[in-house]
Amino acid sequence: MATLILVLGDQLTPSLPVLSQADKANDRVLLAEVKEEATYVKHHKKKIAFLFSAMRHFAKQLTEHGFGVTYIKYDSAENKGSLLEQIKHTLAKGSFDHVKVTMPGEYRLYKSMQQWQQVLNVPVTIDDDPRFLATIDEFKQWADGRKQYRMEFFYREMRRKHGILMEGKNPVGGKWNYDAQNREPMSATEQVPLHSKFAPDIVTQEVISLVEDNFYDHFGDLTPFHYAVTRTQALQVLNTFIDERLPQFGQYQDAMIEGKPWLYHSHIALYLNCGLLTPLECISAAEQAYYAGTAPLNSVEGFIRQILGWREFVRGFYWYFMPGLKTGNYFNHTRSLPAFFWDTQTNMNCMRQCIKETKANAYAHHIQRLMVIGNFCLLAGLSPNDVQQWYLLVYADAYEWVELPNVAGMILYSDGGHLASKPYVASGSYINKMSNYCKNCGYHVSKKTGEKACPFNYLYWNFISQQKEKLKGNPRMAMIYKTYERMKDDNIDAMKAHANAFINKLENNEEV
Ligand code: FAD
Ligand code: DLZ
Ligand code: SF4
Repeated sequence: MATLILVLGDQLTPSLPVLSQADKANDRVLLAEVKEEATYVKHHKKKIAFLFSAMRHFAKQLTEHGFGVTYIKYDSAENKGSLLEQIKHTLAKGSFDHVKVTMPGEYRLYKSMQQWQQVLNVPVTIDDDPRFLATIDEFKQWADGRKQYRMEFFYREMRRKHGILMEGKNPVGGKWNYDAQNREPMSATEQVPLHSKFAPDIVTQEVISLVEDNFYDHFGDLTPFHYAVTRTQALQVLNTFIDERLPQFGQYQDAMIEGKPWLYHSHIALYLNCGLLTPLECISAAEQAYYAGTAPLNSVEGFIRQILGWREFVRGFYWYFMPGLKTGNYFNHTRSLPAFFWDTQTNMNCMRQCIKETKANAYAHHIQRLMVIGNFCLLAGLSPNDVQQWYLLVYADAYEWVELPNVAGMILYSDGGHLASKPYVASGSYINKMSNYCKNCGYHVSKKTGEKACPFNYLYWNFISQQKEKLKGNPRMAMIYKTYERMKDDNIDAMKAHANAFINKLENNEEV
């Protein structure tokens, strides 16, 4: 008798125990491109093309390594449309006495898998996913009994546990965090090294036409397509980043420049999250660059903190707070997403640039996601459910375990402050400081009122005013409320009136 091993689209890692412990002679690996996973939100076309191509290449590689593989293409006559139905169908055709899967990244699928054994009438084993550096239980142990869940303290424990950037018991360089050196704006003429690009091979070309035919009504540009689709290519992306961009990564981590979406970022999240790269190899490559003297500590520590700190933290946070994390709505915001989140038609240049780049690339870097789009979502009172769906579908690296904590905890504060110590809101002056967007904008960033005033300015003070009862007791908001109390009533009233007029336009689908 044999085991049927289901490998999901974001589990493309040969060292997963379900694969490394498989009996190649008898067991069968199943990978399937299914409608249910591709449409439970209408993922960006480029995200689907990337994942289907990576799955097909991975399946081929497994076959070359002697595995028996059943690969179900999206347009195959054998395609049953969902993972469960596909398993049922495969079980009926063979003699399997066991189904094995690895813990999925999303709560909805995990809940469904927990019912599979009953439905299928064969034992179903769900293995832990060992690709993370902290287990779900480890996070739980760290979190239980705490009043606040701050990434920084979790990160220090991870540094100690894994001995990353440590000198004995102390952090290398004497400090745990070098963020103070990582907030420089960038000149628009900065010559940033080119990001990695790969011409679509025959497999990717076939997938691109499949996506064009079957997902034509999904958001986003399908071509040009240049993403890596194999582990070898993904390693090339990582190595090019370490050699060419890591040295400046820290310094320019928060900078934004019109027409330059890639900057000094690593562009590896989509590969990490589907398993083509592992977190530890990315962390080790950066640590080695520091010891070899090819990248400074502020960059290396900053990059490692994103993976060893933030990435691990949000994954533990997700499982600790689900399912409530998805339904929280601390500020009771209910406004629908404006049309420009899909068609990019807005006079706010910062929003237009960030959404246009998202549409073109299924990518935007962290500060664009956080301080431009995310900041707007909170200031404009958009519904957490709408915002969560948008972020989950538009980015090639988005899976709910990583998207939801960032959206609910980091940008919307809809979890009531479990993840962030205060809402990440800012007026237009932050965007002006960190980007050159305001230079080409129909609005004036220096103006708080008046027809051409920057919407981020009056929406910001309107939010501060509206949420006073909920936020004024927060020590990290004390300075802001001091400034607010000193502002003249006339000024506040004028900004509230502008904010209301702007919101009315949003609700009437007028261009803003
Ligand atoms: P770099 O800037 O080069 O950072 C290196 C790596 O660190 C990333 O590849 C990623 O693996 C990790 N990382 C950095 N920040 C975070 C973070 N806050 N949470 C988890 N990992 C992090 N990241 C996703 O992988 N998937 C998502 O769906 C996602 N949604 C986000 C939604 C919002 C509202 C915000 C504010 C952030 C989100 N992020 C998400 C985090 C971050 O923006 C992306 O990981 C990053 O922009 C990916 O680009 P990069 O690979 O060039 O990252
Ligand atoms: C994101 C995605 C898409 C678009 N399509 C598939 C698919 O056809 N088959 C599959 O196995 N996985 C797909 N995925 C990834 C899953 O949605 C992901 O495994 C779950 O959301 C759990 O993280
Ligand atoms: Fe954005 Fe305001 Fe600057 Fe325009 S002026 S780009 S809306 S911050």
